[in-house]
Amino acid sequence: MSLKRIEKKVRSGNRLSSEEALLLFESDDIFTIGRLANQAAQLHNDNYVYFIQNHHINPTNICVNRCRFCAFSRSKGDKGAYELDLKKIIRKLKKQGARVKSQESSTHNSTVSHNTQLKAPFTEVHIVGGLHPDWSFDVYLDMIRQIKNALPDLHIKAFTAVEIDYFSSISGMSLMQTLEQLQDAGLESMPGGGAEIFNKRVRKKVCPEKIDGKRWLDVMATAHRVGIRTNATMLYGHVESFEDRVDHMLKLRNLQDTTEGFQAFIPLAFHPLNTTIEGARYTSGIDDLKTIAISRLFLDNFSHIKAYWVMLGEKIAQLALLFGADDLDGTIIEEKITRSAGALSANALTRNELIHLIQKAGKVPVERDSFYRPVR
Ligand code: V47
Ligand code: SF4
Repeated sequence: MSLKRIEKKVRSGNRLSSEEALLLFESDDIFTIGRLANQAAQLHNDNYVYFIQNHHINPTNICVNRCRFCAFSRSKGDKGAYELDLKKIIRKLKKQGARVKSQESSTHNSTVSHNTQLKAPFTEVHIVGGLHPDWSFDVYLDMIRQIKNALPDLHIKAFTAVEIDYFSSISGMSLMQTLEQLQDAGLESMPGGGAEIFNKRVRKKVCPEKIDGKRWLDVMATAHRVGIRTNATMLYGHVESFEDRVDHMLKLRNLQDTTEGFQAFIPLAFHPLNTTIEGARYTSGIDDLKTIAISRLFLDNFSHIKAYWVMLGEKIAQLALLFGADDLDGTIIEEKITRSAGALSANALTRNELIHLIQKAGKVPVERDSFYRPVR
């Protein structure tokens, strides 16, 4: 089978098979793969590249799972273990420029408050953290409720499928009930973390305590059923094979055919520092670009492919915009998970820096909200 045949298939809008995706992973023809993926991205999103002004919060790093690739987590009592105070989280979010409804509505004849004029406001908070052995479901529920009460205009994207499964097990409620309660409290969408690689053998090596791939997919299917849109990720560049990556993406494509609840796919480049993965190293730029491009070509039912600059680094993330990605994520103030594992990227990017990266790639920047609606 040749790339020419795959090229023809892509041009005629036909879906790639797993064998074809594997052939792309095994090919060295990065330019052809990139060109095809760029064309596919243009069919989905024209020349637009999205970004959002957002803030990450990791309420605790104490986690019962202790995945081997996770340099962020600690066990209770370990040096460096932490628990954030909810009042402080809210104060920080307000101080750093989250939109505050009462302030906005108090400024007549103006759509922006004094606060938001001083600092460009972020519109989304992304909350994920450890599975804390002592926190009840009410602690997590209250966290969402209180943040929503204090900042009603802030979109709350929170908790991976792994956390949702944990809440369901500690509360004794079904996945559906757990998700509905979180939704009532103010949770509006979910990030795509915890998927890693679905293959059982790989999971056993890198995250033996984590829920299996089938459960991850069940949680997401349930979230989609209750009307919570989610993302999906794939952690690559550790012990998995190309076959494992293709199998992972196939399972996501199949679920998306049924629910249409995924918004974006995000390949996460493995970071090796302070992890206990044997022979661990950083991913190569070529592998990063190929993985982005192949995901764009294979996941024809996903509207968006995100180049997560925190893990790719700003420069590879910018190149990824020519290899099929149409989303750079956002300003991402305070990311801790990648930092703990040796991130080489900046701590945060400003709105202007994101716009600059996108424009210099010859694309059109669009500032978006959490559902990919343009905000300005
Ligand atoms: O689930 C943990 C990964 C994920 C490492 O949905 C690591 O918009 C690389 O899911 N090297 C959390 N990755 C982050 C995540 C995410 C990030 C940005 C946007 C969205 C979204 C989701 O980070 C974990 C795990 O897969 N991770 N350790 C590491 N050493
Ligand atoms: Fe815990 Fe998530 Fe880190 Fe695994 S990746 S140890 S579940 S925080």
